[in-house]
Amino acid sequence: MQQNFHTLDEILSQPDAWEDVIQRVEKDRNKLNDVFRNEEYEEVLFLGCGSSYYLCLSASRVFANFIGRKSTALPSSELLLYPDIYLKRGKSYLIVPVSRSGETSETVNALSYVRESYRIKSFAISCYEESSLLKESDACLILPRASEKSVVMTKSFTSMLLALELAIALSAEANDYYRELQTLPKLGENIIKRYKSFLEDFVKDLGCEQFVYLGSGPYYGLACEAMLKMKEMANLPCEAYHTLEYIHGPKSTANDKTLVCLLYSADERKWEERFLEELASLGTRNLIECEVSMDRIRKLSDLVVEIKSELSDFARGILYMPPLQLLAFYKAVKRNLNPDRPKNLSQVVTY
Ligand code: F1P
Repeated sequence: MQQNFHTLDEILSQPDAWEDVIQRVEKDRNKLNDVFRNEEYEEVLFLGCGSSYYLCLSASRVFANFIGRKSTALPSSELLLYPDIYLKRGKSYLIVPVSRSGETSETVNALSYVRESYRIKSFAISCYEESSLLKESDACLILPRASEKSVVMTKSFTSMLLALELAIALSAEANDYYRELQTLPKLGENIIKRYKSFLEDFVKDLGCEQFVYLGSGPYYGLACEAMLKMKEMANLPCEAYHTLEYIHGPKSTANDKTLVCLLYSADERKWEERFLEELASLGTRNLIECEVSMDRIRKLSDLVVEIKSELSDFARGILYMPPLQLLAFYKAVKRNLNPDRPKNLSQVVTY
């Protein structure tokens, strides 16, 4: 069995990629300063497909929190197929298409169409300068160091999300938040060092065959992305929900072969113990990611990933991704699958 995988190298090299993002944003600081601050836009629409859509879900919550104006995250196909639902003639919009390749057909065609028919400006984020998307965009940020050889997005996901969070912090003049984000590379190195072998061992004894990922606010998009990693690499049934939505029906399929992964924010702490007791009654296995844990939570969990960042909820989110990417990677290898060549998938979806 092949032992060195592009996907693992890309997961482990995320802190370096994040450092590159921070340098690039610093260099483009003046251009980025005004991207979201411009009062002429009444609404900002974040667009993407697959992982890039999930990234938009998280980024749009960060935007709403710090900029305070209406922001929506959409799968690109929604805007392509139903522009009149989301855009009103006469209103002005900033469209933020996110695409690792810059070639995904729905994203490129959606932007091209709405540019002709509505009052919009666009600010694109991609890993490739020479791409169709950037030819359609008014402004852009390119992150070549975030591109991957792998099909599945890992480093590109967290790097493009970090770039948007930094741009939002600049536009909102949220200086403390901006400084918090600049500490992520060192914190990311520490988390990967603390949990890499832990997760490899955890998966060895993990008999689970279905996975649930739960998160709220800016963490819901991260939960969706962690779900997609397990689905793409390990080919197993996976679901993602807003945390408390899980108890409104979806929990009906829970059993002792279910691993529930909770991406906890500090805001959810008041719900934590009651929710975990509910999970215990369902018999699921539980993996908790949180800033720091307490004994009563540990005893209700199979694995607790303590981030120990001392960062705010909105700054800490990206740090939750490497452990969950590693969980999916090691589960795929345990199932004798090749994470670098996921079944049925290609690196770019065009038609
Ligand atoms: C994103 C995407 C991923 C998918 C796979 C293929 O495309 O569709 O969502 O998981 O990695 O690429 P892009 O628009 O970001 O290039």
